Amino acid sequence: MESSLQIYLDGAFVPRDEAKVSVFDHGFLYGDGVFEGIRAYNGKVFRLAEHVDRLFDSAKTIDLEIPITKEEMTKIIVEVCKRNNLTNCYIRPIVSRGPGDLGLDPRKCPKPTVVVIAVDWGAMYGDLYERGLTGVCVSVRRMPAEAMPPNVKSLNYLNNILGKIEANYKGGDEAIFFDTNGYISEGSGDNIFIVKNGKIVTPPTLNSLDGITRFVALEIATTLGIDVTERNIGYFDLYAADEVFVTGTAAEIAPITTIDGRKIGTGVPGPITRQFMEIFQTIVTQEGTPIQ
Ligand code: PXG
Repeated sequence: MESSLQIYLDGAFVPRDEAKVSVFDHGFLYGDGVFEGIRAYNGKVFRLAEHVDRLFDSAKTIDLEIPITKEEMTKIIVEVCKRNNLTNCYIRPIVSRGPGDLGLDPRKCPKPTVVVIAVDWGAMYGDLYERGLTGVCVSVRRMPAEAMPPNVKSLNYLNNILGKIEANYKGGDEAIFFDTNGYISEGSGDNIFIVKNGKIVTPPTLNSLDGITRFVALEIATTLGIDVTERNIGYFDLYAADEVFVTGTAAEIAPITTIDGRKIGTGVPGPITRQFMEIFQTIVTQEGTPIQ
């Protein structure tokens, strides 16, 4: 990574080596904060307004007042890309509770920390988009909404990371989480879709993140006239699916061709998944908020 990379930190643009936050920051001490993961393609930031809205909604839910407006945040995100001459990149706005004392009471943190990082980034899974990912159903459950709503993109990703660790040990590319009711929830950093007999089924988003890429996939389905049902799904739907794919800003749209050792469909990326991947690439390179 370039040492000249400029990071936005609390009102200033600083070189990466100077972009440091306090060890008393509650983002570090308790995972108390929120973030977003955004991509820019072809010099345009994809679905920027949606990501900024979600960042502010996440913050509102944890009673964290972001010290800048949505308009300012939007401008900063674009500016970080611009200053670093980025055209295809991954952008990470982070707002933490800020420095306090060693107690967890957020009232001790008067000033939230605001950071925006952007780095050059291409496809996350390399040649796996052609071959398909190996999925593993993990034993760790997705955090229930009653405990911590998965819709909040919080700085505490340990639940997701525990699933990822399990998938890593079991030789998988991505973890598939069930919720505490026994229904399929999502991946560690992506939403999940199944295709059966030309129709699409995806879980509702009470116990998973309401993904922005998921929404794009739903738009693609509408454009293609493909029937989509949002309903609870279990092992049966997954193993008996013709195709399975995941959606996320980092993962984009990626086929899952093996789950727990079983082939999904014929074991290669299916026609509907391929069509969605292709249309997605067209959409992301065409629309977006211009950086320059
Ligand atoms: N579910 C979860 C739990 C996520 O964290 C998504 C779904 C997809 O949402 P979007 O809006 O991006 O379509 C996410 C977001 C990574 C990584 O490195 C991924 C996310 C966040 C942080 C890191 O894979 N994904």
